[in-house]
Amino acid sequence: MVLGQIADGVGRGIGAVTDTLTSPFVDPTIRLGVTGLSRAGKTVFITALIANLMDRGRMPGLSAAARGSIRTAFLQPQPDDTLPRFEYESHLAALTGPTPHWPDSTRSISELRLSLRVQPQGMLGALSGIRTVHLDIVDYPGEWLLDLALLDTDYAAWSVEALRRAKERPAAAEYLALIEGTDATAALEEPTARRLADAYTAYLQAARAAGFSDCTPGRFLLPGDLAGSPVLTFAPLPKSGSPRGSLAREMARRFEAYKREVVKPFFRDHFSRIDRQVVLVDVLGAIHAGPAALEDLRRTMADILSAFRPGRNAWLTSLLLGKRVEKILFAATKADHLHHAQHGQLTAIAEALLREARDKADFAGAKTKAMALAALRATTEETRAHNGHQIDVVRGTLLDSGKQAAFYPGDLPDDPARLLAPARDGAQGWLDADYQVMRFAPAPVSLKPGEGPPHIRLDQAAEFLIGDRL
Ligand SMILES: Nc1nc2c(ncn2[C@@H]2O[C@H](COP(=O)(O)OP(=O)(O)OP(=O)(O)O)[C@@H](O)[C@H]2O)c(=O)[nH]1
Ligand SMILES: [Mg+2]
Repeated sequence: MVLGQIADGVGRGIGAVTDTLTSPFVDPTIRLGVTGLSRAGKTVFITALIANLMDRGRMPGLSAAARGSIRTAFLQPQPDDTLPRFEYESHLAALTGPTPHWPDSTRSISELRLSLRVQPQGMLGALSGIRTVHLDIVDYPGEWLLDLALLDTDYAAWSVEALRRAKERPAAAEYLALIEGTDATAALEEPTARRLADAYTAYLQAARAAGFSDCTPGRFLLPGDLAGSPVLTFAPLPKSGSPRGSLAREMARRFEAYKREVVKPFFRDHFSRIDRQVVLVDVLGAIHAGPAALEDLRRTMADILSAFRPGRNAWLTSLLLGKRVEKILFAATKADHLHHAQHGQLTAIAEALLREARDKADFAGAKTKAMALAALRATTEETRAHNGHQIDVVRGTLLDSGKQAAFYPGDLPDDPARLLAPARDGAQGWLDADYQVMRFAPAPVSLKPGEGPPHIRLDQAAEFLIGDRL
């Protein structure tokens, strides 16, 4: 029986090589995308997730960890040779070293492979023995997802929209003044193009720092090795005639080049391969920045999530060939700024933001969930007497002064509409309350063997994202 022999041979072969080789035949791989706008908490999330998957003492909410079926977890060389490696060791050393500090901002895409040795459950599991599941984690800026919308537009339409947004933001004054004095129909001069692109980038950076979310094109904030290249040397101009060789005509050409050479390759090479996705969002930061920032976040998150909607873009749909992301977790980060008594309210706001995106069109059966978490818990909780009543506060070390402080960020409403509605209506400030954010330094930790760094609900996030595959 030739067939039987081959089958047997394959079976033995697998038994012999699983320990050393990565075979797609036996080792399932989960490709987990982690995204969010800049400073949303991506690097801290990935670092803490890996550390807590390697040492699972604080992961009771991950059922495979709780029942002991994850035997070991170890880092391996990643499968993609051309992607930068996520610098896990240095980020972890920053967070948990003798003088804990937050890791530096990361400006590009990176990847890491964590392999888990898992004992499957049930009869079948006992028979099949321990298997390896590879978790390929890909960290990429959420700003890059926003660029998907550019594929549906041309330079003229994009300019109108970008300038409309700019006019609503104080940080754009200088750029708007610059284009006032620029003749878009004049012959292209590279220094002019450069000046415009630099001024536009400076505005985007200032807008981001002021709490605005939609600061596209994505590569302007995060240029990586494209900095200074012609694909990034364009900026929006008011509508005008654009004769051959003019500034406006060349800007339009570069805009198309940006779509072709920058946006499409990202979606083709990286986005299209993702199985599970987590979108991190600094909801508290936006609330603190005020109604305009929250409204901007709401719109931006709807745009970011729309990238996961099948049919959203014809080119992307044909690229995906029916493949879709199976699970999307939408997580409000830095929940350790709040006492747990207020976590429900934070989750409700995240849910409201997700629901709105989902209502427009569902994600074709992809499972979605919203939650509030802290990848690295930097505070402890306390209840204090204040003006005759008790308030729930968090305590931590302030990043700026290094002093200990107890902190109450303000009352989050039970009904998210109490924040989202005035934000949508263009309110100038919050009526009922003032929301504060303090920046805490990571707390020094002394970890017991088998324990990862402290977190809030990272185990539940992992259970949702990968629990079914372990
Ligand atoms: N208290 C607290 N702060 C956090 C947590 N996660 C992130 N932060 C804060 O948010 C900042 C940004 O976190 P990162 O993980 O670097 O965010 P990122 O999304 O990777 O940012 P970029 O690389 O700049 O895009 C950190 O420097 C911390 O100040 C958390 O779990 N708790
Ligand atoms: Mg980062």
